[in-house]
Amino acid sequence: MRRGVNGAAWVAVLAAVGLGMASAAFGGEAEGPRPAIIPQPVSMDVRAGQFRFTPATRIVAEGAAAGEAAKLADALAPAMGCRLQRTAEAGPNTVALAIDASLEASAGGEGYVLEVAADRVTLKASAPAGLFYGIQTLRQLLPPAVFSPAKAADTAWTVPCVRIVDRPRLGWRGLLIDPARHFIPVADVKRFIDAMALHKFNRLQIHLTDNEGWRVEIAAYPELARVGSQMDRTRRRTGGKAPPRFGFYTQADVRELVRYASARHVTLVPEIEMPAHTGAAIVAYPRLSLTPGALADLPPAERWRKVRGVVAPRPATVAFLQDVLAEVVELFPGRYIHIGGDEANTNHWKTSDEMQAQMRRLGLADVHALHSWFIRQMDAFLAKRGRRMVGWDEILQGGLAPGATVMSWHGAEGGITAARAGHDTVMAPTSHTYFDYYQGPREAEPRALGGFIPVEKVYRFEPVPKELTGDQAAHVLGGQAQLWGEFIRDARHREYMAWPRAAALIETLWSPPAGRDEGAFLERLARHLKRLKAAGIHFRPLDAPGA
Ligand code: TNX
Repeated sequence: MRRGVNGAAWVAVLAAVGLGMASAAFGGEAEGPRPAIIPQPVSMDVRAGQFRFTPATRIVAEGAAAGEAAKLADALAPAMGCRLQRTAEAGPNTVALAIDASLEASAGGEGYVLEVAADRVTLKASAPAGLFYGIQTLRQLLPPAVFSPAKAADTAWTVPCVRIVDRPRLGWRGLLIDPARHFIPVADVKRFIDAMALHKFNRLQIHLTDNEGWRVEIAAYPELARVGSQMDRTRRRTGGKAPPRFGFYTQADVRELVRYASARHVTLVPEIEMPAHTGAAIVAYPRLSLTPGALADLPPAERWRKVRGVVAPRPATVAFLQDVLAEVVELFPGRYIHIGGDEANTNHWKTSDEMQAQMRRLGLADVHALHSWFIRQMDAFLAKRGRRMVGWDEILQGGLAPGATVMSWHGAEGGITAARAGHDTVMAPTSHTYFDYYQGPREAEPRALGGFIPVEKVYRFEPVPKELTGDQAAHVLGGQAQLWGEFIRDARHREYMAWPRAAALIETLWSPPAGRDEGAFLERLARHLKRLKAAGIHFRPLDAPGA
């Protein structure tokens, strides 16, 4: 780590921003410094002059562009104190949004071309997602006060004249939240999605089940949520200090979250953990356990102390969990369903006569093969329903299921192995993307799981391992950071752990790697944080103690 050097660099960056450094130092051609867009667009040509939004500015949009135009009006309304109206014809003082199918080849579905001239703004994309991302860039071109949820007085709503051509480097730009450990109310999930969307993240993995809680209503097995959401395990882990966060998402809650996320071009990726991290399910349904008898006699509140957190992978358990997945598939329309697959203590299977007999019956050589047998049935079940199964990299042990996408968390190795075998992968290594780890000196930070991943380190994350050939690299769908919830108690704390590190991550996933420049990024980030401040999003300040 070059912490000493970074510390010194920081003082210079912060001083420069504080003094409103002259435009020339930032290479800006027009008035003011070059716009600080995060993630950095593919190309940005800044010209002289500016466009000014006024209450008389009109938005032009037809057909599929109209939905995105309404989101632009919604985004500007609180701070401007007025909602811009639509008009039929592009002319002076208009912002015109249009779907242009011919951009598909150059911009893909998420890219856009944004042109700001002194008298009008034109935004084009081949699909609504591209328009949405162009709008996010346009918001960042405005003064930071535009992110304020309340009317910002005395602000000139100007945008520098620019031409921006942009598209993401990678398609899976994810974050993980963990309501299993500390339940996250629906309103807080929405808040988190808003912050993601303004940074152009597009996947939110929700870790819905674990030893500490089951957080989604399953109609076929009502005890999962009823009993499994009321456990007190996380509290024990935090030494009894944190209040318990009980709760679960009803199916109506899930539908609302899916709708909310999809309006912001975020796909929810539900994670239903199996065969391990299943303590809450076993407490609710002891028949999933290797030793059901010992549990069933206890009252549910006593059971979790005896639960080993791994199910018995017998055919009845497979059927049970497939019933669960059948409902999950109905609730979550996204293509990817995550089945966990990590950290199974298979010793419990080794010492079980029942499992040894089952392995002989199925001709499985060892417990890894048993794990793989179990996971393959989930893969086949999801594939039949047109979905793709995702699992943590332990699903490689004992042989990969044919349709599996591997989420590589023990470093890059799992992803490299998967890509070489022709499987898709998402890079989520503990080295750079575990945002439950410390981001500053321990004594100055809220208690975290361990580790040390400061924002500069996140910015050095390279999601596409250089070991891969071009064809293999095409299997790297993207990357994802994890906000595991053992110690994250509420929305404010979650935001503190997420930002600004996720701002660094998104740039590694969206922007061309050739343009990566840590010093320039940190300078842009200091200015970007004014937007988060205006939006009321909590973050770790760049000048926090020990930075
Ligand atoms: C490992 S990453 C886990 C999680 C923990 C996390 C804490 C993974 C697949 N499993 O259950 O929350 O470490 O950093």
